[in-house]
Amino acid sequence: MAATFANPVIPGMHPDPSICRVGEDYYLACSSFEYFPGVPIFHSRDLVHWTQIGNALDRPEQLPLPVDTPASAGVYAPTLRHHDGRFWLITTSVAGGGNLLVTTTDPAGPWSDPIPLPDVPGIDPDLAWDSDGTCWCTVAGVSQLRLDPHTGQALDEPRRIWSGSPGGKAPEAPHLYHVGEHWYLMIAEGGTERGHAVSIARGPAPSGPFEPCPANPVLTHRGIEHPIQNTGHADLVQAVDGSWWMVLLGARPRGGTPGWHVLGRETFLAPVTWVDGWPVVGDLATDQPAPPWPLHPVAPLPAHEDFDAPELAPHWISLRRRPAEDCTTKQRPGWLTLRARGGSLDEPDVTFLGRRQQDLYCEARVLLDTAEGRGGLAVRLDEEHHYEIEAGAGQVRVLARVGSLRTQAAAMPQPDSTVTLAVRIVPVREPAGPRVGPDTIVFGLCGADGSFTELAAVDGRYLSTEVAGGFTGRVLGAYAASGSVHVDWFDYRPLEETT
Ligand code: 6LW
Repeated sequence: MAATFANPVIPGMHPDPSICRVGEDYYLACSSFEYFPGVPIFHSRDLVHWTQIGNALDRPEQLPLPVDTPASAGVYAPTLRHHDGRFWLITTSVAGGGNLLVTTTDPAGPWSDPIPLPDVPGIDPDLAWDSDGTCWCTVAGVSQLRLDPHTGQALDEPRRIWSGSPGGKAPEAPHLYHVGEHWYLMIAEGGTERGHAVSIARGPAPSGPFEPCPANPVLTHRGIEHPIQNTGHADLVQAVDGSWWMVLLGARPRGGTPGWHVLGRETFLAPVTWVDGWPVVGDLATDQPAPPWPLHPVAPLPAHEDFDAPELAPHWISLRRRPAEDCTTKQRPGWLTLRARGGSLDEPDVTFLGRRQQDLYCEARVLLDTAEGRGGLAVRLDEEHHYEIEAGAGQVRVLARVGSLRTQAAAMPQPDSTVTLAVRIVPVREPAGPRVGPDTIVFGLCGADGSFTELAAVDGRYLSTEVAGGFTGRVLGAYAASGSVHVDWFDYRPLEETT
């Protein structure tokens, strides 16, 4: 039985993947929007198993996201490249300063302070160097200019080099590659929804002229029955053995029609072969045939976080900023202390610490001490789409916000100032049908004996991208709404579909 691996290779909100290889090591970066720290960086030895080793933008001076940065704004698609012994990462801070470049010799960090790129327009900037050392910067639309990456200075005016397929829309996510005798320009087009696609063109020089591939789009799942949809925004890498692979984003919608995806756009891996000088993308599956080399499994993220370590692990994210005085493990050793700023997740500037939902079905639990405040455990998509179980002032409540509607789904007296709050994301309880949602979100309390007391169950479709819009996925996290709350531990576990 041929070995297979689970696709997505990086589940959860990890869109717009960009990849490079240095020797036998692969590195990958994703966009991060309104979350801080920004631009998660991953490492792999086999393209299949990935470990987050840091974030490229993890200092406030690198990522000054204004507190009113809208959800799904912030940091858009990055490009990660290795050149001249250094790693280069270029990306766009939408609503926060435009295009920027950071570099490092160690991708785990620290990365440099940003080099502003005032003359680089638009989004989805790419970097490529040709043999005479010229650095070509290509952006969505698709335009290109020569750049001095050390100063950020543009060396000429942007010039349109391709507009994608005739009649197509949103030519973006350009990546330039020199393969054999050709320069290849690969783009995404069709928009990041169900019509998403990958197309490619080639030419004699970095600046073209470019002729489109007769088989464009070389990848799309538009209009086909497939568990992976919205496929697009890709990057190519040549593996250690010379074979070629593509990382790309995709979504896994579930439920009736139109189908709702809740984890955001995730990172998938697909094989690529070359025919007549054009790339051909192999079949994409959630159970994907494995590459022909030994795999290097890595430890999954720890299920149980007890905040005993002085620093938070890189996968923990906050909203727009994380002032040390508001989110610290140093005030009460062995506990995370969250000091409230905003009064609820309706507000953009709220003290929140979360992790991406990475499994279709999962459970998260937190042990919270609310003697000095009010806080809870939330499932967040944005300020207008979140559900939470909140404790404090002697009461436990389940709250839901959908658009302009806000409601209290349930409430009960709080048994103790220290309480274990839980959320379970489980299959829908209704029989299958055209109107059934993607999942059910169940909130409750856990007893010291591990018992679970359900307080409320809410339809998961309203915390999906098809309802809320935007570019992000669900994040499960603890927050403070008033005073300070202390979190002893945070537990996250995948659940079987049969739960
Ligand atoms: C990304 C761009 C896009 O920069 O969305 O829809 C942006 N396409 O390629 C954020 O993911």
